[in-house]
Amino acid sequence: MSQLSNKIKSDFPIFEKSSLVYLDNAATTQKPQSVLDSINSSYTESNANVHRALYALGAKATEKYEGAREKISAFIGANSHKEIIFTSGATESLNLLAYSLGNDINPGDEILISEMEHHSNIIPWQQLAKRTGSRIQYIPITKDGELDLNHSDQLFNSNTKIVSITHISNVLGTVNNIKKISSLANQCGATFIVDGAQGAAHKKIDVKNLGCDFYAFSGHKMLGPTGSGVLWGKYELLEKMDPFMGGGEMIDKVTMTTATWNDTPYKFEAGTPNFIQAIGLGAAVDYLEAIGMNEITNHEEHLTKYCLHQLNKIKNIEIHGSAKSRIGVISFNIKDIHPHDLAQFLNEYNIAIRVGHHCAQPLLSKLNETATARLSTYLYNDEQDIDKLCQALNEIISHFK
Ligand code: 7TS
Repeated sequence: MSQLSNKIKSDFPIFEKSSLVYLDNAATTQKPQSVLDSINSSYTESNANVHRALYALGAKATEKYEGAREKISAFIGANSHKEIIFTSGATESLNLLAYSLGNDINPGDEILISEMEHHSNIIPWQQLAKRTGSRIQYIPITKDGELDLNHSDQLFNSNTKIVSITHISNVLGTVNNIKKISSLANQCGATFIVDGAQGAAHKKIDVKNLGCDFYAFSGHKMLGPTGSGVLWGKYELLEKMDPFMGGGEMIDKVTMTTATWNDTPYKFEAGTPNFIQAIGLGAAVDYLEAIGMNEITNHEEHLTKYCLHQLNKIKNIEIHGSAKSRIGVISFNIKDIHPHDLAQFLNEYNIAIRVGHHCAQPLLSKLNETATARLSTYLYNDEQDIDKLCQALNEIISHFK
C-alpha cells in the first residue's frame, strides 16, 4: 500500500521540494502536476470568458468548462450535466440551497441538521430560520461520535421540511449512514441535502444510490483548485428553485422591470464563473479516476487503522470519536498540552496538522473542548508520515514533562 503513496507522492511537486508531512487534508489538499498543468494551459491556451464569446478562443474555453461539467456528472453518478452547478465550494453550495429553498419555508417548519456539522452547514440554516420563523433541530451524537437516531420518530416529523447532514465529519471522521437518513427524510417528505465536503474526496459517490436530493462539495479538498465547488441537485428540484444570485448569464431576458431565467444549471451561475478552476477540478477528477476511488478508499482505510493503532500507544492521548465507519480524520488532545502548542512544535518537524475548533464549535462544546489537534490523511500519505508524527508527538510530550 505504501508503494501506492510513494508513486503518488512523486506526482505532487510540493513533496519534491521538502520533507513535508502534510496531514491537514480535511482543510485542503495538495495538487498533482496534472491539475497544475491544466490550470496553466487553460490560462496560456484557452483563456476567454465562457458562454459569451463568438470567437474560437471563447468556444475552446466553453468546451473545456462544459467538458468538466460532464466529467463531474459522471464522477458522482448524476443523471445529466444539467444537474451540476459550479460554485466556489461547499460553503457557497449550501448557502445557495438555504437561500433558494428558503422560499418554501414557513413559520413552524423545522430544519434538521446534526451536532456534528461544520459551520457552513449551520449558519445558512440559522439565517434561514431567523428569516422565516422556522426552527432548527439537531440530531444528537452518541459518545462514539455517531448520529444518534434513537429518537428519529420525533426528529423526523411532519414539520420537518429540510434535512441537511454531513456525509463525513470533519472533526471525528465519522462516515454517516446517508441511505438510512435518506429513508427517514423521505418518510416525512423532507428535502434531503448532504454536505459532501469531506465525502466526495474519499469515497466513490453515487448520488442516486445515496438517495439524497442535493449533494454539495468542494474541489480543493479533492486535489482540485481553490474556488472550485459543486452543487448536484435533482433536475426537477433545481428547475423549481429560484436563482441564488443575479447577474450576467443567469438570465434569459431582462427588461427595465422584470427578468426571466436561463436554463438550469446556468440560472444558478451568475457572473463570470471560476471556469479555469472548474476545468482544473475536471483534471483532478481524471487523476482520481485513473487511480480509482475504491483503491483510494482501501489505502485510506489501511492507513487509518495503522494511524489509530500508533496514536493509541501515545501516553495521555485522548482520541475523540470511535465510529465504526470512519476515515482518517482524527481529532485528539494530549493531557496538559494545549493543541496550539502541539501544532507549533510539530511545525518545527515540518509536520502540518490543524488545531482549533475546526469550524464546528457546537460539536467541540459537546466534546467539552475548545480546541483539538486534528490530523487528516489523503491518498499520498503513508505509514512513514504517521511514524514521523508519532515520533514527534512523543518527543514533544517528553519536553513538556
Ligand atoms: N462542510 C464540511 C464538512 C467541511 O469540512 C468544510 C470545510 C466545509 C463544509 C466548507 O468547505 P469550503 O471548501 O467551502 O470551505 N472544512 C474545513 C476544515 O475542516 N478545515 O478547514 C476547512
